[in-house]
Amino acid sequence: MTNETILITGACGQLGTELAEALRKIHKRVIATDLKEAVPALGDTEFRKLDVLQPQELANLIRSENVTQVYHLAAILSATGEQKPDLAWNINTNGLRNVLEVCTNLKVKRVFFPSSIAVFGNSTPNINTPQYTAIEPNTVYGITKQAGEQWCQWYFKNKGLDVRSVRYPGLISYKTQAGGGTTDYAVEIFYDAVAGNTYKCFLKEDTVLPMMYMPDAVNATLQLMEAPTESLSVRTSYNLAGFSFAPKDIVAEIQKHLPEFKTIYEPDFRQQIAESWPQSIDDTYAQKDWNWQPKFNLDKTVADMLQHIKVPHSI
Ligand code: NAD
Ligand code: AKB
Repeated sequence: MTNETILITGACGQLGTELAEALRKIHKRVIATDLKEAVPALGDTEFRKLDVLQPQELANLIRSENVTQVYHLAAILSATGEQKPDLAWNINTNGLRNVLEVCTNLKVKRVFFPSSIAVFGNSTPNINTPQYTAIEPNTVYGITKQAGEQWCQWYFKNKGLDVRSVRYPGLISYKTQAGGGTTDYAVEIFYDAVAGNTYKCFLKEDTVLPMMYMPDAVNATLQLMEAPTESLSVRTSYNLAGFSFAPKDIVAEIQKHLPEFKTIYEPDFRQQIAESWPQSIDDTYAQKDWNWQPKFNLDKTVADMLQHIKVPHSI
């Protein structure tokens, strides 16, 4: 147990509910915050309502609770961002600026900012996308994450703020439903499969995307945040890879457990977003700098997801 006090923004979401649980195992105190009320998946984690667009409230909380590290997860994801571009820009960009500014002024020791494969666009090589390459995002969400990465590097270089970041692939998990993203199909599909329903997939069957199972995403985050400062060479955001697959691949894998399961394909506006993203990621820098190595592939992920969704877990 460390003596750190951790504050998580956007903690009610798919990632925050899982990170809160993991962080509580290693740090003395974890304060989950969100714009909305606490969700059951946070269990008995200490919770405060907090809008990241209110920097004074953020500052008051950090000061009064002696917060030493901030995990800034609050954001609008890619699909919602295309429908609400102003909201996405405001929350994602101004919310991050507020966090970086307040953390600098109050001398918070370390900050985590999640970026995304969404920073990449059509001009990026889409197989084994390198760390350093063309970055011309197609979505408002991607633009906000690209700007966010650059702000992180700017605060590190100019203000000495130790802010660290990864570009997550699509995250797969069972504790909290995914919402508002383009990779959400890879979570939704399990619920229909287990319920015996036909799944209506919003991407074409052969659309390959990089994905990661939540335990790997949590481990990567903790590993990066624990890594010695001098070992980190990337201060925008680290590429991070799990495994890649298309909807038809996950359907085939689920059918090994549930042979009757059926999917129909009705691509919508998210198809274009997915096609602008990489199919696979080269994460050599993460491997070299902080020994990153994922544990889960597609078959292990599907087996674990089905086991947890079939037998509802207690919180
Ligand atoms: P999510 O949508 O599940 O959760 C986001 C949370 O932010 C929600 O609980 C929402 O209420 C909260 N929020 C929104 N506006 C807020 C505000 N003004 N103040 C405080 N809270 C606010 O998202 P997630 O999947 O948990 O993603 C967390 C972070 O990880 C995001 O920054 C996202 O861009 C990034 N990320 C996620 C994925 C993924 O596949 N889930 C992949 C890449 C990057
Ligand atoms: C989304 O689809 O918007 C997210 C992401 C990959 O950033 N899951």
